[in-house]
Amino acid sequence: MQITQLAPNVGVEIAGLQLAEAEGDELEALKQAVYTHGVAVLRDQQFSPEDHIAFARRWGGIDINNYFPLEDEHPEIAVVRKKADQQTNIGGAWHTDHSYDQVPAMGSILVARVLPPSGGDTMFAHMGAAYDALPQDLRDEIEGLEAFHTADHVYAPDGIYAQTDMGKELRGQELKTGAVHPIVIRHPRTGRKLLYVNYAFTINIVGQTREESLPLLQRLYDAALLADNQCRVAWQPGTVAIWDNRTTWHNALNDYPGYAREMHRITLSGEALAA
Ligand SMILES: O=C(O)CCC(=O)C(=O)O
Ligand SMILES: [Fe+2]
Repeated sequence: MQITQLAPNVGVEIAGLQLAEAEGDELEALKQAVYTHGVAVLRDQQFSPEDHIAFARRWGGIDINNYFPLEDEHPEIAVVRKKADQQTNIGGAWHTDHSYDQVPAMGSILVARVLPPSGGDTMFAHMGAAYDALPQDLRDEIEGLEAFHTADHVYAPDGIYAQTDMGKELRGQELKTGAVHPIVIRHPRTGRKLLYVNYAFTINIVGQTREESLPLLQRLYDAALLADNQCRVAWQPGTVAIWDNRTTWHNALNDYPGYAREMHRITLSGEALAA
């Protein structure tokens, strides 16, 4: 297996590996690459829904997403779909998945099933590189702070998606979520310090109101999105991407009006996070 970096601080492309057969030392090396670089892209995969599920089980546990539609015959698979006549996509703003859970998902395995003729790339940003690039005074300011995360404002009956043409596709509108995590976590496997707040799901710093929290959160978000810390994944038939939700943020670009795009996602279980 050959590993090539996609950008200086985030992302790798891995050649010479079929995920459907990956196990043992190869699977271990793949995991380390995902934990370290944040996202691994594999091309030309022969990867049926059954392969997808079996591979995710070999990796570790599967978390079922509470909101996205599930694949009819394989409820382990969430369907990330934008129909040709829809305006809104899923995940079209910088975020990390499931940070609103007390034990957030480790990451995701996303498989391209239907692609537009062009566009529909996914951006990733590395939160270890983002933390490293923070000025010292900002690092000092967030030392020891925690933040509250929820998904309720996104998925509730009067939430962000409900006001769009994606609203009817989603499940779980009645669920209530909420979790407190350190603003800076250590990656459970690599030990690297990571910035763990995000636009979509972080509401406030613990002990401060949303209004009081926003200036500092906004400074962190701006600092996190340095161009050097981002990479862009262009999908092709047979492309699979595996990302780490602790190490990265992602953003699904919505630049293919009039075309359908459909991805299959399995969410991998994570572990408790600590400073
Ligand atoms: O469709 C994509 O590229 C990613 C969508 C997303 O945010 C997700 O599947 O978590
Ligand atoms: Fe996402």
